[in-house]
Amino acid sequence: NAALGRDRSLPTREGLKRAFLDHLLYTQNKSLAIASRNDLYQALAHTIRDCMLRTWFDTASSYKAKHSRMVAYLSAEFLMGPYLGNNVLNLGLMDEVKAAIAELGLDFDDLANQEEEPGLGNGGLGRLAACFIDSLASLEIPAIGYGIRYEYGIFYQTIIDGWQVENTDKWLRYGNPWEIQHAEWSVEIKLGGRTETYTDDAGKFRVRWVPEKTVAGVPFDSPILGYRVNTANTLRLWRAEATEAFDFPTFNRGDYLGAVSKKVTSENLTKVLYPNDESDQGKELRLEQQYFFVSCSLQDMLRIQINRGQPVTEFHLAFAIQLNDTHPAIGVAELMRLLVDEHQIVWEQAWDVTRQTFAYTNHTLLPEALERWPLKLFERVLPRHLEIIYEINARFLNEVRIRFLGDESRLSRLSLIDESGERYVRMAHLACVGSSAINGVAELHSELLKRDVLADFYAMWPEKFTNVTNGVTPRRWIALSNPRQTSLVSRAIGNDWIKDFSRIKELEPFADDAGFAADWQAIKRDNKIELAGQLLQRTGIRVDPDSMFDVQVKRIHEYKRQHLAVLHIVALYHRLKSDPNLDVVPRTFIFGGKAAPGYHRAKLIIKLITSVGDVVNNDPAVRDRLKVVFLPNFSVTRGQRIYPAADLSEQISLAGKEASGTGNMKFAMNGALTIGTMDGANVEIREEVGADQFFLFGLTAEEVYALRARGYSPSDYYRNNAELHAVLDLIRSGFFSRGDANLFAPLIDELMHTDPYMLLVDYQSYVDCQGEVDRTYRDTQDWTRRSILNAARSGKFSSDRSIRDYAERVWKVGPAPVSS
Ligand code: 26V
Repeated sequence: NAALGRDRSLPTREGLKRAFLDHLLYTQNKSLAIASRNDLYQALAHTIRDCMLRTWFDTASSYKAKHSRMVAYLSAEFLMGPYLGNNVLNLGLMDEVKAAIAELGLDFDDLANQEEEPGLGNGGLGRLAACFIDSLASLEIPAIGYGIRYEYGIFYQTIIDGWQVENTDKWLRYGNPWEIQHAEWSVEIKLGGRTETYTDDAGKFRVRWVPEKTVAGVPFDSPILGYRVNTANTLRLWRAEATEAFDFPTFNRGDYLGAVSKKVTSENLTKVLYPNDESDQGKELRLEQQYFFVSCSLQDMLRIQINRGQPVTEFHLAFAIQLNDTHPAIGVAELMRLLVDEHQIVWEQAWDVTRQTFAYTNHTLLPEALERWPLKLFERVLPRHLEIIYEINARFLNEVRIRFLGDESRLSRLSLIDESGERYVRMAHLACVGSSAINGVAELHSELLKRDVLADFYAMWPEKFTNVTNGVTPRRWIALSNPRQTSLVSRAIGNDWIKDFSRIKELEPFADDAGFAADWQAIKRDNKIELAGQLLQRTGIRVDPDSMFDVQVKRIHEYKRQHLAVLHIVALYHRLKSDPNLDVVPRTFIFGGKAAPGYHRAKLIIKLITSVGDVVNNDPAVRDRLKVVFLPNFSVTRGQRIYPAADLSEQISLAGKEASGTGNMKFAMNGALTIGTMDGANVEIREEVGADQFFLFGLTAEEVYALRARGYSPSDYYRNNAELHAVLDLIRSGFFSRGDANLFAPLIDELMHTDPYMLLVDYQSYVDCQGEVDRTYRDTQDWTRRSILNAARSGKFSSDRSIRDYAERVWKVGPAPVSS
């Protein structure tokens, strides 16, 4: 033990080396001489995990002893990114660990790159959950993240012949050193079947659920260590397994194999993450996944409450549950079922407890993304919950009747059941009725929710509504991913900004410091050189680190308008072809992002990007002044390389469509200037960093509504704008598709006939604005100054600020530091 330092929790450099070699032998059973890179990674991961276990254990004990009110963050997705680097950073051991590994003749980054990231999320919503869980721990707020341990996360994307091809994500292939399975806290989950009434011992009339099948939920825990604090919260992800008596009737008939095959079916529940980030209506397995993890989590919380010797009627004092979108909204009905059916609490009291427990965050304004379940399907999977929802609805609609007497249309608009055609259960309505707080994720988004999507609920309960603007963790998104900028900033203003990101504003005076600016610029260049290496390795395309890196990385979706950026590229190309000596700033356009596998239009946008790239990148007339690169498999890991290397951040969604965006914040913190619309959090970014640091274009949300109301005719724009006309014709002609005039026809025809995301309206404004970007970039010193100011004014966009907002306004919880 002496060799390990005080113990494995606080190792010295020698202790780290010793623990590493021990794990190599005792965990991987290898020697340095024969170990694979994966063996070395596993040994290092176990060494670092050991450093966290004491804190993790102490945190749990402290919460238990103090009966701290806990935040339970319920999310179907946690897009955590690789753990190793982040854990070393938060332990404050980066320099020591790097040195220890180097003394063994190994390279830390090389080993860290072996980690397969747990891609248990689609995009913004899942990554937000991961940033929030980091901030909760760093702010020492008692919290637990509950979700699903998908065996296959978001698919692995490759590009073949310019098209997206999906491959399975076998992230658990080599085991996961960051989790501990707790079979002893397994719970049982019912599904399907019917309900029946009975009279209990006290002669009371009750309902019970007779399920068709049951599955077991087994928790897998990972420690979530705060940055440089003695708090390690828990991320608890549930895996579905067959119950002990998996299928007795079949088994007893002697059909052992038949019974075991049923076991396989139960385990399908948590097999795969649904890869659609906006809508996936009516998939039975998806509803089962949602119910499964929510019921597991609520039963777990009730177990903890009872274990602490506290009454279930005080559940809301012990837990504040945040619903990350409507995916866990079934929790409202499930908590009612648990309290009323299983703990025999009277309805009115159970309802008070439930409403005081839940709060709901909405993440989208797109109508197609609002979850609703066909009533028939819902009844088949959750018969008891449907009865409970009817009861909640009946009581709620009575409340509406008293408030708005005679207003029949309001009743049908507010009802938890959509009865306008085929009947549906409306999950957002269940979430609103069952919650004490409702929030959007950026100022504009929260305003539009009140005015539009949730207007009737706002009329009922204005006091429930609030805004909490999203944020991202400066630990992963600066300190870990951009070490060069991190040390430069810390040399200038000390390192408190990593904990208290509002202090990044102390950087502002350095915008006019020539020496600092030169260093800032050199760092950006080094980051670009590194990314250029990755781009070459992964795509074979060579790019110039001295060109402007113009980046758009996010899920591919029509509303995000990646194809608007393509129209601009084609316009530039067209200009260069007509005037080969035209003076343009050399630019590298970098795209990355996944398309939902069934979203053909999005997949065609990827094909368009790669096709335009093939032509532009290889046309000698362009003389390398334009390059277009599609980096495959955009992920947290890839993002960590990309944001630090960007000069320009593309945030060009149609105003009123992007709820917030969080990539926009990561770019800004890393010094990229934004070109964007007045959408989502862009509005607040522009307000904070100043109009000089934000290239604004396009309609406002108001203007979008007004134009739509007037009647929008895209063909007018096509006819009246010669360059736009030429650009669309060129793509439509087959010029970028080896003469195949059919390939991009669906995309171009849509733009010319309906253009639901108004690309043609915003086209000229966007291209003009890009001209302004071009002119600004020519003055390197001025650009660098703006880049520094931009980063210095991004303090609002730390997820620590978001979490403080939730803690004060929604959860009413404070820090509960764990003594060491
Ligand atoms: C919907 C569905 C439908 C079924 C299949 C799986 C699935 C997964 C996610 C979603 C909801 C998508 C909503 C979403 O991701 N919203 C994004 O949330 C970010 C964090 O608040 C925000 O920054 C983005 O603007 C918003 O699009």
